[in-house]
Amino acid sequence: MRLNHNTSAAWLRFLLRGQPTCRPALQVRGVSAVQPGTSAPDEAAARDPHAPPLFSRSRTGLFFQAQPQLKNPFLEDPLLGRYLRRHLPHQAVFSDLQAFGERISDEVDAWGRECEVNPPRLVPFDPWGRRVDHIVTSPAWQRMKELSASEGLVAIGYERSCGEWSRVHQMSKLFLYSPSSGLFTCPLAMTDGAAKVIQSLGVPPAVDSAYRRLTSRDPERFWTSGQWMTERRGGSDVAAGTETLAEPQPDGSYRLHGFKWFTSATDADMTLTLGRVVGRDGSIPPGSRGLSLFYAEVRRDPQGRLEGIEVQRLKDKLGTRQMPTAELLLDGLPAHRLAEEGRGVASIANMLTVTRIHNSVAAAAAMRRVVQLARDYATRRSAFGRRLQDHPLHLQTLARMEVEARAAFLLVMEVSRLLGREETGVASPLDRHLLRLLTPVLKLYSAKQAVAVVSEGLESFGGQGYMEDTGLPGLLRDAQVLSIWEGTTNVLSLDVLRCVARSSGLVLQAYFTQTQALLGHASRLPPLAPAVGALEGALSALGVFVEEAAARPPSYLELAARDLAYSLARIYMGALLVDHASWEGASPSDTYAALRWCEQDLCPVGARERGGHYDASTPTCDAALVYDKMD
Ligand code: UCC
Repeated sequence: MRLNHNTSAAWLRFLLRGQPTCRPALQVRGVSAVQPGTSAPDEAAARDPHAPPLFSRSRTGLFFQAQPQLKNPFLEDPLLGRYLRRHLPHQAVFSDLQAFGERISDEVDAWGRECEVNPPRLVPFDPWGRRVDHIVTSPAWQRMKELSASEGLVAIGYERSCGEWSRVHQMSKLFLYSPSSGLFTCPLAMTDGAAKVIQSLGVPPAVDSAYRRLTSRDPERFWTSGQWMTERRGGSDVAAGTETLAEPQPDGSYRLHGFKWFTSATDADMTLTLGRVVGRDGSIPPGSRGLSLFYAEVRRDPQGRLEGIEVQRLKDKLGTRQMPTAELLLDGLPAHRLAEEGRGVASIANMLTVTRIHNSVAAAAAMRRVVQLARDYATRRSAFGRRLQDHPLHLQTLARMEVEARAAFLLVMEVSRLLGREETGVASPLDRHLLRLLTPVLKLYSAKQAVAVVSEGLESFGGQGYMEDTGLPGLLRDAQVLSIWEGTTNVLSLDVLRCVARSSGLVLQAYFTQTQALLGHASRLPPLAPAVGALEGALSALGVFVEEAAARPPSYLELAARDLAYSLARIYMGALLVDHASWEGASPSDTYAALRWCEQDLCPVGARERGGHYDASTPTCDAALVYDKMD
């Protein structure tokens, strides 16, 4: 680009504005200037002018950057407060969240850090050579278990003292807890999922006691559950990947033989897992319909000894290091079949719904936490003569992160609301269709947002965001798993297609009806008009895509699946932001967030289609691009 005279002059004026002339003069003897707004130690002001040179005395100089402070995460989240005031205005819920938020900032966050620096380890043998396979976890990890029970982090969803809003209460609490939990939210997700599966099967007598433990508030009784689905062939294509065999026993129980490749939070008390029941003639049922659901207790006594399990090794992971993930050889693990033979995938799908919602809570919470810390830091850190919060460009970056965090939060709460309605028997068919469709949409989109926002958030701390002992890099490492476990982005995009097909399009009908309903009230409010207009335009582009898609071949839909899922997410999140902003208790920032969100491409599936990204020739061109060869 060539600059004309006026443009160059404007650039020059801009560049000169922030130059060192604005800064205070350098202080004595090579100590860099104390920036306004930063906390200079008092001793700097009281310094004796005849004292020896500063660096030779203190070696490190006198300036120390004030660190970001974690305050009560509930009180620091006005959107959460407003959301609850609108939908769940119970004083008991506010008091519970406020007190829990206090606990998180005062003590729990430090335990979470301890879990990270003191990760689990495997002790395979005792001193005399006996195989013991002890997974040793930190005291902080054990405290997290007690806390989870006493705070009712699973129980709230089953006690249902807030009726259909109980899941919103529970997920709000987990939302506050997640980034400080040392990843204990992972076993809680699986525990909640297992309780949900057992409940949906009518709490069979064999697991009645386990169910009570999973949903208990008593730390002495509380159990966590695993969810062992992934074998060496992989965890996405469960039907093709599951080799575990279940041998029927004379008493009606089973013994499991197989190899589980990733078992998260392996210190759990029980697990749900899949296997193939061996027939009397030794036959092994193939495919998805050959899989059955099993319940197994992991430890056979209070000493934590294993029966029929060998821990091969703990996984060496990019993140989630706080939590033991293991490879397990199942060598005759005693188990009970929970559901009808061959209904394994369908039965465990309830667990997947719950764990995918938990995954999304973790994603939204990671974004919220990094924004809270970054905005606090922006009040403490100065550069180029001003605090970071006074740099418009920095503030703009934080505002963009904030918009993402808000959109994810509202969709998490929406799906939690729908789950609560389904569980309390008040869900309409529309609610049920929405729950089925929005669960994978929420999970896949919020996970991607979390990685991007947390990465951006780290940048706002400069080099400190990259330093392990600040605790900040762990946020990014832990966010990275969110798009992988519980179904990758593409697997979940295909799940969206699958539920559209299985419902003969009813889930999409519900989507259009509900999105239009959310926009209904807002369309009469002038400040929201640009956002409503953009959403209506996107919705109509989506409608055109859906109509035309019916006549397209499956290969076309498969290529469009990810863009379709992103479109569904962006439009619905936009509608939730607009709806929230149209409530009489909303703040101007709610309107601003809705407007900002709707400035993006809300319907990528419409635009990409015009660009021919899903044609029959696309895979060939994609392959030529990806496998480009040296001439
Ligand atoms: O990653 C893992 C680590 C655990 C850590 C937990 C952390 C939790 C979060 C923490 C927060 C901090 S465990 C493994 C992850 N693997 C997956 O998530 C699996 C991904 N793959 C899929 O989701 C696939 O779509 C499969 C496995 C479900 C596809 O299998 P099939 O056999 O091809 O499935 P079908 O034939 O489509 O469906 C079989 C039945 C059908 O019911 P019926 O037979 O009644 O028609 C489906 O409707 O299952 C039903 N079904 C579902 N129902 C399938 N998917 C769903 C669903 N999502 N919701 C409801």
